[in-house]
Amino acid sequence: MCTPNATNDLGLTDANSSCTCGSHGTHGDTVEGHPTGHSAAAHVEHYLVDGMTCSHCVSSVTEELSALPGVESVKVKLNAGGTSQVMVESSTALDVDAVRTALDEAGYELASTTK
Ligand SMILES: [Cu+2]
Repeated sequence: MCTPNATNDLGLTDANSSCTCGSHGTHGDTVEGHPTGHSAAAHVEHYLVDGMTCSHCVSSVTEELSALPGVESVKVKLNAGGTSQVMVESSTALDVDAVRTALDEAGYELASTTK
């Protein structure tokens, strides 16, 4: 004559296991102290690059140049089939040879630097 409250238990367990938002909450605390990350770039260089023809070229160049040490941002003004302008902001002065090599690896040619 006892009431089966096992059904009640099952219901509670079920509701508990379907709640997955607990794991989502821990996602927020990945705050790493970035040292001087957002400071204004100390150096801005402009380069002229030959051989870029489309936005894919732009992203290749951007990727290669961004990989150089000290580079904070890369902006490309695409001139398809002609000479494109590339602006690089960096925390340290860039070695032109390193830039030339990076562009070469991406498949493009450093036409000249402008200052
Ligand atoms: Cu392209």
